Amino acid sequence: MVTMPRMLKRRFLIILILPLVVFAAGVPTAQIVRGQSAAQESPERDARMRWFREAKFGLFIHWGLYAVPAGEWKGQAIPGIGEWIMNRAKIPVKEYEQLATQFNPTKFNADAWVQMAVDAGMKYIVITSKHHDGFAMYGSKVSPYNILDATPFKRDPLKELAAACARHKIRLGFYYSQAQDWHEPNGAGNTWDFGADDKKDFDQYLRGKAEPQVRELLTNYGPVCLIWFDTPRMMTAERSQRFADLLHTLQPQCLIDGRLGAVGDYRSMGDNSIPQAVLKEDWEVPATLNHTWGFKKDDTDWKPPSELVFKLVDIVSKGGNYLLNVGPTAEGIIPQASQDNLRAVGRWLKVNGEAIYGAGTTPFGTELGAYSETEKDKTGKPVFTVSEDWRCTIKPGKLYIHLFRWPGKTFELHGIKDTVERAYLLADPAHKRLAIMSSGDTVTITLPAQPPSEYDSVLCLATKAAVAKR
Ligand code: H79
Repeated sequence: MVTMPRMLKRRFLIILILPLVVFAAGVPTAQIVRGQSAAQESPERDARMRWFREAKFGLFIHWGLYAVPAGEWKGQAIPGIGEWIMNRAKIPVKEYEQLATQFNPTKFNADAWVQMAVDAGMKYIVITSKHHDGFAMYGSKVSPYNILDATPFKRDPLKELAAACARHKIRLGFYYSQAQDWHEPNGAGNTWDFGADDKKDFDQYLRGKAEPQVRELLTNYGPVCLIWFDTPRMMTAERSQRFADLLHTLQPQCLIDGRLGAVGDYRSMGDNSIPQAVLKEDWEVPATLNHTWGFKKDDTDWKPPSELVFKLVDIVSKGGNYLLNVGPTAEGIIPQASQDNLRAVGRWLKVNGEAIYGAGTTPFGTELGAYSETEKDKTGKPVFTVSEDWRCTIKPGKLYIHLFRWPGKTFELHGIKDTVERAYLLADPAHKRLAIMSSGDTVTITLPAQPPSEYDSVLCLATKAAVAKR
């Protein structure tokens, strides 16, 4: 007789039970971000947001002409983020354009990139279709300033990625810089060639390039999971609504990030900034593995896997998604250190993913840190000190305690209302029961001498209902 493996059975059960429990408990499953999404809070929106809420972990890819200079212009190292080199070095359009003639990423392999995202345990990919430099990384009929028409490469990497994503069953979204376009006289941002933004015919640029290019992206690449707009300079409510209308007409399931302007499906946090507390809305943190988004040959200061796992768990325990970036080279290679560190996260997720994908936020909060009673910052506000010992994520009937610092022989948890029926470590394939002692609302679990996982050992506490006192 063929039996379902235990793990699978449990997953299956959770999938079945989750929607019931969520509805039964009357938990507000969808929260309002802003603009029209507030008005559209509905079962339809819940359905549209479902994959995003389940996914938690995505791959951001910043790839464009800026990978050619890779942080250096005319022998000078240019400080700051790599994809801003045109702006930081005030490179005239006519000179920057020439980079296209040198862009020939023959080592680009869409399947290899997508396989890496899959190995890392990521559930969606967002790639730059056009960054602030204005160069389209796909075959665009709207402007000849694109990879198909202006480079010796003459391939459409977004087409190849879309096909690879479909093969590997992972979602694909596009970053599109809707406001800044340093290549266009009427786009925002290029003051060194074209003067002040407030003298420009911005709507001419929007209607003539940005809107028709977004239309192409939503028409020629199959299902697009989201469009990641950025830096909404001069984006009035009416201008952002025009993009929103395009999306709703062409791909009603496609999400809008939090940086279009007045409209969006979720909140985008600041680059690399993780909130201190749980947020009861949909949100995402875009983040780097080093200090740049676009490839820079001098930036080799990589965050170790331990930090990436901590950040992923920290974010999930507060209700957000982690969109983690790689900056491939001009040859089409994702830097080896990025690959290695992401795959290390993936190996941890293979064992502990149950506590991440589709998991809910911490019912505690005390583990996140606290405001100092004595220390004040420059503005006189108390300093928040982050604690990094443990985090908590939940599923119906389960509390997952993520232990970053092995607490020794026992782990003590306060504020537990419900009886903990079983305790075990996710990394233990036998799920051997650990001894539980309860006293009032304190539960003490006896642990083995050594942590079973690198980075984060997850202690699963099975309760009748995952309810904890706040
Ligand atoms: O796409 C990535 C960045 O290029 C983009 N958002 C992420 C996802 C981004 N656009 N603007 N910013 C981030 C913030 C810009 C900061 C700036 Fe600067 C400070 C621009 C000018 C001064 C940093 C320092 C960039 C140039 C100098």
